[in-house]
Amino acid sequence: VANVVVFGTGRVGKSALTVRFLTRRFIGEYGDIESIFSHNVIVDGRDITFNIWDSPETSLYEKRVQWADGFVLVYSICDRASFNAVTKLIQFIKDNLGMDKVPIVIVGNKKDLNHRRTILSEEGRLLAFTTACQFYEVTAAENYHSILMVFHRLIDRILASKTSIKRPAGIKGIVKSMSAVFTRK
Ligand SMILES: Nc1nc2c(ncn2[C@@H]2O[C@H](COP(=O)(O)OP(=O)(O)OP(=O)(O)O)[C@@H](O)[C@H]2O)c(=O)[nH]1
Ligand SMILES: [Mg+2]
Repeated sequence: VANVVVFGTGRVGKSALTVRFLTRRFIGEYGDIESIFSHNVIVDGRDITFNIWDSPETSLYEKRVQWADGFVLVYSICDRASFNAVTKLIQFIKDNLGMDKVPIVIVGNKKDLNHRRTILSEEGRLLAFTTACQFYEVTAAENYHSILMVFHRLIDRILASKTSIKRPAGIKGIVKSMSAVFTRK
């Protein structure tokens, strides 16, 4: 199971992206969907359940950060404020989880509106590079494949982070049981 939260400011395409991934379709208008969707996919032969929390709300940030295993942070390439918000969100998530390595994919959406672009691809790429996140530019309106890539890349990161968290715990467990052996009299 992987819990995924889709964050971003209003109207950047969070619901469009989520619905595209789940149904392969683009509807156009999504209203105020507030939902946790469940979706099964097979990745590397493993059956993974995605729980995706999509919401127009900017509240409940802490709660959703604690719930999530990974994040899709969406901005619109035509909306500077939405890009700045993603920059802040990354810091917020890392501070909240107290970790530097968090599975995060930054998504610049509405690539089809290239004539209205105000955020260069390089800016997105640089942000991802400096924060150790993944980065994609996509268009939920016109393309399914790149959105599939976003979620697959995220699941890779989530699975990798889960195994890397387990390892130190395992070592600690061994140290504990060893010291239990040596202190026994
Ligand atoms: N041109 C274009 N329009 C898009 C794209 N993705 C979403 N939209 C449009 O942008 C608007 C907002 O999309 P939503 O998916 O509702 O955005 P949201 O982030 O879920 O919005 P809230 O839930 O209100 O915060 C809708 O009119 C969509 O049709 C895209 O890739 N290209
Ligand atoms: Mg929405």
